[in-house]
Amino acid sequence: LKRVADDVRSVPEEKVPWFPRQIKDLDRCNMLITKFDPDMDHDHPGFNDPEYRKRRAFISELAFRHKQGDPLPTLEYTAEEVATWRQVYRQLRSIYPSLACRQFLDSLQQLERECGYGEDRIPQLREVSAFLKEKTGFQLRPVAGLLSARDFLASLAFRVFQCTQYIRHSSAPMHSPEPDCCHELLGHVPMLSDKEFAQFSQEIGLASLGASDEDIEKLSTLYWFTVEFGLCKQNGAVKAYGAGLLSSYGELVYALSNEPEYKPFNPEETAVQPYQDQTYQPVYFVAESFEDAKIKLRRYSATVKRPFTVRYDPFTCSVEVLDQP
Ligand code: TIH
Ligand code: FE2
Repeated sequence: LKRVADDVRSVPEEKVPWFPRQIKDLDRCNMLITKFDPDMDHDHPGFNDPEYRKRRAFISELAFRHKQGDPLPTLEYTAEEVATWRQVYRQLRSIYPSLACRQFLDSLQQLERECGYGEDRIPQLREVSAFLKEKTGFQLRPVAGLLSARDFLASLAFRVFQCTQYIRHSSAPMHSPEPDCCHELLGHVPMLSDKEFAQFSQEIGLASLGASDEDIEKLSTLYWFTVEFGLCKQNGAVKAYGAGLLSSYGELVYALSNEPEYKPFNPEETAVQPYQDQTYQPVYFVAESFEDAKIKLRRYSATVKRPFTVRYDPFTCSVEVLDQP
C-alpha cells in the first residue's frame, strides 16, 4: 500500500488510482473487506448458527447480482428477523429523545409518518431509497457487507449510499461490530435525509476520488469519528449524530455516560486519531454544534490535494475531471 502511495506522488499524471466517473461505474466499486464475516470469524455471534449463515449467503447473493439502475431487491423478513428489529427499535426509540441530536429526531419522525418506520416491520430498501431520493437526492444500493473505504467513499460522490440488507444476529441486538440494516436504516438514513448532511457526505466522496491511499485513510478516519461516531453540543448538552451510535443501544448509552474520553472536534487532529472497530470507542470527538461539524468537515475535504479537480454533474450523474493549470 505504501509503495502505491509513493508512486502516486512521483508520477501524478499516470498513477492516479482508478475511480468511477459515471454512476454505473459503481458496479465495479464492490471490494469487500472480509472482517466480522459470519463464515470466517469465530467470534461472530452467527458463526455457530448455520441457518443464519445460510440466510446471510442468500442476501449477499442478491447484492452481488445487483447492477446500477436495477430495482432494489425486496426481502421477506422472517418472524425472527422482525423480532430482532422490534427489540432494537423499541430500545433505541426510548432513549433517542434524550440522546439524539434534533436533526435526527425530526427526520425519524418524518420516516415514521411517511415511510413506514416503526417497530412492527423492517422497512424495505426500495421504499426508503425513494424517500431519500425526494429529500436529498441520495439513493441506496444493496451491498453484501463491509466495503473497502475507497469504494465506499467513492459511491458518496454520486449520492449513492451502499447499504446492507441483512439483520444482526438475534443473540446480540445491542451492538454489532459490522453494519446491518438496523445500522443503515436507523443510524444513517435519518441523517442522510438532512440536506446539508447529504451535501457534505457527497463532498467527502468527491474528495476521495483518485486520492492517495494516505488521504483515503485520513478521510475514512474522519468519516469514522463524525458520520459514524460523532457527538455535538446542542442547547448546552452533548448529543449523538453518528450513525454507529444511533444504531447501538449499548454504545449510545456508553458514549453519553462519563466513561469515555471526549476531545474537541478538529479535522486535522481527528483525521490521524487511531481507532478500532471491534467494540465501543474509547474516544469521541465533540463538535461545538452540528453546523460546526459540517462546516469544518467540508473545509477539510476541500484541502485534499490532487493533481486535478472533480465536479459532479447531476444531469448526467457523472464526474467531470478537470486538470489544474
Ligand atoms: N456498531 C454499530 C451497531 O451496533 O449498530 C454498527 C457499526 C457502526 C460502524 C461500523 S459497524
Ligand atoms: Fe455506517
